[in-house]
Amino acid sequence: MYKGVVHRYRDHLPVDAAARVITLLEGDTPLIPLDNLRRRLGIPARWYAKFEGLNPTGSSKDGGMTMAITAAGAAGAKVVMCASTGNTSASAAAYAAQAGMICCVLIPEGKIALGKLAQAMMHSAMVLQIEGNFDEALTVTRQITDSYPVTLVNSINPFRIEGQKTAAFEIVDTLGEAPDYHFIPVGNAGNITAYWKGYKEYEKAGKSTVLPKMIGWQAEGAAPIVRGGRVLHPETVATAIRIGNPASWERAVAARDESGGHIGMVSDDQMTEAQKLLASANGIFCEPASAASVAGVIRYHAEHPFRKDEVIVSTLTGHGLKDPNRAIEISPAPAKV
Ligand code: AN7
Repeated sequence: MYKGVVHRYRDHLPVDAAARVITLLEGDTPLIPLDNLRRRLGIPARWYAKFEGLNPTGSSKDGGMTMAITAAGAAGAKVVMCASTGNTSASAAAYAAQAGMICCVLIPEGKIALGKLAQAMMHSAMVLQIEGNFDEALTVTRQITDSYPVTLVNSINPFRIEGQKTAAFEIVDTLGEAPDYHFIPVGNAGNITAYWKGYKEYEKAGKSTVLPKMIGWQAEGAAPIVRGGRVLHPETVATAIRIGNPASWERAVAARDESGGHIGMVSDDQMTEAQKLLASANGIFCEPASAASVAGVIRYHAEHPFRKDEVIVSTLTGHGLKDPNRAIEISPAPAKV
């Protein structure tokens, strides 16, 4: 029986042998061929979606959270806390519930998608909202967790990165080799950091012979890495990546540069278009921020056309049901009959 990413990749993870593993059987997410989309767009390469929206709480955060909560529990933590644009709070709340811990989440008021808020509330987290953005919420969270016996479970917690790197292992194990290109949305920049760490470790372990170019995408209104400076008032419909000062900024730049990759930006319209195209052409419903890694392929292909023998993976970080309001907003209204 499948037992989750900590069990599956224990040899590559810093887990205490005596630790009680907190898992919701995250991971083992599918790598779905995007053949319809590929043909529609005239992209000759093999193109796959790593659909992380199929995790237990519907986002890629679960792969990291099983590690963070397991490590917190092993260290005797009773209370965990995070700042969040939504998905981290949903995941932290669920894993804390499984562990019997108290979870406190700090969110930007009015700026998190409905499904994510519902999750944090249902899992009985203490939900606090601030009149401010994610970056401000993270600053406050760091101050609180520095001063009180509360464990921070944002991706600056190294166990989060350790857990999320297993998604790269899964891709290599499925394909038998690393892809040529890995496309991924960039918000707080934990995930691009984690994938790059995973790919490098697996290559070193002899599981793959190549390393992918890491191609990250920010939203135009929240693109500090692309613009080369903090964005004080980030704005985008992709609320998950409405972040102006990513905590793992340097590590994202290192992933880009070491891999010979690229970090670019896509507009809200391009993400929306990609989200709709993926849903209608390929039957996959991802959330707006996740569509950045599809919009990114379309943009990249326009400037550097992919070849037939190349392999592309786009991580779809969250499920479309996270943000039903946005989906209804961008779709034609049901006909009255
Ligand atoms: C769907 O939940 O930052 O670059 O607080 O939810 O690793 O931050 C979420 C981020 C991409 C960006 N796609 O990942 C949070 C949070 C989705 C996300 C990202 C997020 P990172």
